Amino acid sequence: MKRIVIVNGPNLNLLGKREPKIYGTRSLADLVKTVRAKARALGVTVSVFQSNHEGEIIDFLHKEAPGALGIVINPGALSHYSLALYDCLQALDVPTVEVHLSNIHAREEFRSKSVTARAAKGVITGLGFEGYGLAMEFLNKQ
Ligand code: CA2
Repeated sequence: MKRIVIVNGPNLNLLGKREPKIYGTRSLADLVKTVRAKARALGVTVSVFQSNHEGEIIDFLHKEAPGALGIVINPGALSHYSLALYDCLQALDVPTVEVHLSNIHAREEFRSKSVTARAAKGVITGLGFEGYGLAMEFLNKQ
């Protein structure tokens, strides 16, 4: 069956617990439910993962991404500096959409640069949970 890999990076486990004005009031568990509902609607399966550790995310991608339809990844702050994650996404050669809940271009200047986005087919930023669903729809059409 067609499978999409969904990864959330550091601190996204805090969703709904802190900074509701930026990230909303829904939790990571709510996000996972939304993503699973979208997967059912699209007729795909999902491998979902969150970690606060760069190496764990890279190990997960090495294991789960080969053979997948695509990757939806919100690398969190790793987006802004992780060349290791960029190298990983580039080496895997699996279509990737980078997603950010907030609009990274409307916040602090350091957030507007993403080093990992270079390895992605596209970036969805600022559309909240909806960005994940849109990314899944796009990957399902590839
Ligand atoms: O907007 C996004 O999705 C971000 O990837 C979130 C990252 C941030 O470093 C990026 O610049 C943009 C931070 C995730 C922190 O998540 C929290 C969620 C709730 C409460 C506190 C932090």
